[in-house]
Amino acid sequence: MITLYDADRCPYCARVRIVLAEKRIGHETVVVDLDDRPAWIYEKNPLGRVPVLEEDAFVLPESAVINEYLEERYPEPALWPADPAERAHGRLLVERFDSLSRPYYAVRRGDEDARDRLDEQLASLDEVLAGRKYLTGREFGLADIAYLPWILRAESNLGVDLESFPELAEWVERVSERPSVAAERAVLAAL
Ligand SMILES: N[C@@H](CCC(=O)N[C@@H](CS)C(=O)NCC(=O)O)C(=O)O
Repeated sequence: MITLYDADRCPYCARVRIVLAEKRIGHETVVVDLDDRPAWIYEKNPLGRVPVLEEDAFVLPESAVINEYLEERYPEPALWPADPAERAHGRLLVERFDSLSRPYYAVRRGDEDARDRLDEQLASLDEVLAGRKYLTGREFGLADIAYLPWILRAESNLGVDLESFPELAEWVERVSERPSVAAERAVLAAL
């Protein structure tokens, strides 16, 4: 049995929720109150953070690592391209995710100039999507999933208007047709 220690508002958890939904992996969810974290969460993750995935006695924190684990353990449907070069480009984006998250959280904190830095990163993703249909490559996959929760929250929480980033806006529309992403949008709308 798989258990996801989860919080609705957490975009890192959203990454894992989307993968579980894409792969139709049965699981139970334990909601962790981030404002009053239970002591036992530190036994599962010494950093006290969610998400944490538990499969029988196996316990794993860190969303990107969890998603790689799920991809290897439940290979169908594949969320990385078969082509090694295409896969490497997708992984490069996941590796460089901090380039987006740093300005994203700086805007949230209200840091000066952060909005310009966030816009630069959104423009850079827009450019990637001008060259390929998905961040992952020709098909939707783990690189899209790594970024999507922040793009959705940038719109809903930070007032970012994706009209300035047309490729990104089209990509959001395209991926929102997937049930896994539609479900995630519903979670966000209910927050
Ligand atoms: N690098 C971690 C980050 C997870 C993370 O920061 N989760 C937040 C909620 S969105 C959390 O648990 N924060 C509590 C804390 O940092 O103490 C991942 O990718 O899973």
